Amino acid sequence: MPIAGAPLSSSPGRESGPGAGPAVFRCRRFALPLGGQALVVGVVNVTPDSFSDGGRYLDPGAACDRAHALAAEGAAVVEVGGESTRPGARPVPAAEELARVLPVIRRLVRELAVPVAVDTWKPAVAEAVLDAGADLLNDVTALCHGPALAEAAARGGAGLVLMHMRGTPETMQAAPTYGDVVAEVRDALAAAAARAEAAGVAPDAIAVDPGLGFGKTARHNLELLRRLDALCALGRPVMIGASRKAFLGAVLEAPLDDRLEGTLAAGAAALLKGAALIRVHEVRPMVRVARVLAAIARGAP
Ligand code: HH2
Repeated sequence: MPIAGAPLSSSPGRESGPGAGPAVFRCRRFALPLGGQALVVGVVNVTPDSFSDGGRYLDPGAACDRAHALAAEGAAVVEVGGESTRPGARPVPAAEELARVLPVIRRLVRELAVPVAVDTWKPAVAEAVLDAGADLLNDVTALCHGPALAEAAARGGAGLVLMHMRGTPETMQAAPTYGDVVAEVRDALAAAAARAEAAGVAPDAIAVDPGLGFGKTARHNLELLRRLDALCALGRPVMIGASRKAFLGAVLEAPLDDRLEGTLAAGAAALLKGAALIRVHEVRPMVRVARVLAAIARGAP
């Protein structure tokens, strides 16, 4: 079985070499090892309307069961989301988002042996889930709402994923344009990571994500994957979330429930370019792909 995350006390806590990124991704109670097998992040959306699993895990018991299943399949992180960010989605009030996620977070931080992440951009939600024990925040706006969320992460010693988005979920797919999408996303993520550090987040607690499908056409997404090494050169752990997204549907001419191979191919391509974290809805197949890639890299089973 893959190592899901070492407790903080056993972390190496060192840099892996000059110019290289950190050796671990620090997420409060955990220090996830980088540079070995990829870390697969399993997603559970506690929403009525998420594009892929909306409505399936609204009941806290069903969400926790799903989270346990993902951890048993080898997820290194389990992420809970209480607001859909699919194209066209409207924000839900913080109180509604908290009512969805808090009962799930409270249980999972006690029951799981891996970090519990929360997908939120709202500082009030971030504060509350950190109070409840969450280890990692995933901000799909990369601190576009000011430093409060990063300050909360810093106070709690939590990890922070900064994802690039052009516009908002309501507007982002209305003809997004870039000069050089890779350079613009890289520069925006570098600036966001600097803002997070200025707010007090430890350098080894920050990861970045180009935000596939968030204000990007299929061509932009494919270009970002093809040239992902340019983002990895930032020296931060890179997360990729291609799972079941529309650009895979465009390539495969396949509906939402028939995009597994596309998800795995995109994940494998990202790993070969240096990504550290792969965010998926189906954990087991992605973990198996990551295991084989890791074995090829070390030249031994
Ligand atoms: N994609 C989604 C949501 N959050 N976070 C990061 N860091 N990277 C991603 O690619 C990403 C993300 C969209 O997927 P999902 O959570 O399944 O859908 P929804 O936003 O509709 O709940």
